[in-house]
Amino acid sequence: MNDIKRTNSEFDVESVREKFPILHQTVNGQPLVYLDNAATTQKPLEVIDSINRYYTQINSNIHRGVHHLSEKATEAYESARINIANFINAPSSREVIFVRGGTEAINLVAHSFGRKFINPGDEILITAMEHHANIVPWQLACEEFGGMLKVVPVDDKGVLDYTAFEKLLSEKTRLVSVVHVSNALGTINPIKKIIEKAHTFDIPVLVDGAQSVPHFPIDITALDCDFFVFSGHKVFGPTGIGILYGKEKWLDAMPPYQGGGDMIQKVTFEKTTYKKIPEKFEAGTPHISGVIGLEKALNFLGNFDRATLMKYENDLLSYATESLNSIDGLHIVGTSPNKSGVISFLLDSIHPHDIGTFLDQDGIAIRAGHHCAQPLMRQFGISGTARASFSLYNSREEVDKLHDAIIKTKKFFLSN
Ligand code: 7TS
Repeated sequence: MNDIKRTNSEFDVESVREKFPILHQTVNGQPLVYLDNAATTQKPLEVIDSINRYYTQINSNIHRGVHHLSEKATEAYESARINIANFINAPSSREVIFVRGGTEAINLVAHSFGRKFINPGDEILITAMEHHANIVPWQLACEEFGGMLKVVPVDDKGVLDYTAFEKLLSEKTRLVSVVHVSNALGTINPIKKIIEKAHTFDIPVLVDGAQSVPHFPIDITALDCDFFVFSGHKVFGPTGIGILYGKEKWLDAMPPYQGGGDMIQKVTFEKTTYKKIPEKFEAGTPHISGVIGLEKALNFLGNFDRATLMKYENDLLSYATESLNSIDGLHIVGTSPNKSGVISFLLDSIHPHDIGTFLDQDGIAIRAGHHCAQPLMRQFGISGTARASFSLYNSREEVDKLHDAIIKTKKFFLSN
């Protein structure tokens, strides 16, 4: 059990905030209100300490040394793989590949799966609410291997058109790649239903979990997805590390993505043979401290009572939605009944970047822009939004500050 104070189902946000050193500072003379969590989350001290400990005590290269430190580092790296596999309830830790982040994970699958399985005329099915990381790699793969991208539409609320999804599935569909939670709208997609449906046609499904892992428990075995990707830095871990989960049957069949040290069995100038998974997909020296930091971050998250945490975050999102909706001229983009973590909004005719810059004067960090989802923005007829995104350390008090600062922004811009 962790030492986070709880009273029955109550969640003590103040004791959680204590664990995040960065939150206790002022920005432009005001206490920092960090509401850019969909871009990256802050790190609890225990994660920072674990990285510090790695470098001060066991830093060494893995899998190759015969000496004490190398053995220690290898053990830490491989036991992190097991713990991370357990965290997402993956059937086997061999199916967990360490990559740089969600983007690299999708590029790996698009390239490697594509090389083996995408043939001219094949289709890759994505949705209209994908992050560019789940669009561009598939475009590159389609260009290279002769496939075509098909897109499941999204309605005005930001809800996926499930009927259209069913209709778009065909014998040409080679893979479905879908975001679990939209970073631009907060929509939670019915991925279990999507996976089940695609599997009735034997079509594999990749789930982009970059925005879901930070907010709710993931059970890979129950989901039965073929690939699942996420980034460490969005889930309280370091940057530069992420996870690709892939079913053994696919990873075994896919060619390596990159070649180099550690992924080979035998190299001659004529022919090289490769190790089995996971090493086959981990060429070169990996981000060892990142893996250790990510393990600690997931351990931090896993130590919460997840039901309590989800309730807290849902209540906070409802509170923030109600608070922002009460502002005259504020329009929330993305109003799916099933949402997590994100409020994207427009404020009268004020440019989102002006909103972001003005809020920063009050120490409030939000993101403004297209959120790497340009096609989605185009559908809504806008170039971008202002986006507040929440994490477990955000409070109602911070939402109130956001509300008041938006009113101030509106007064400033509309009276000037
Ligand atoms: N997929 C989704 C749904 C994302 O939100 C992001 C990053 C990525 C993939 C890519 O993750 P990366 O860690 O490899 O960069 N989203 C955002 C965002 O919303 N603001 O900044 C980055």
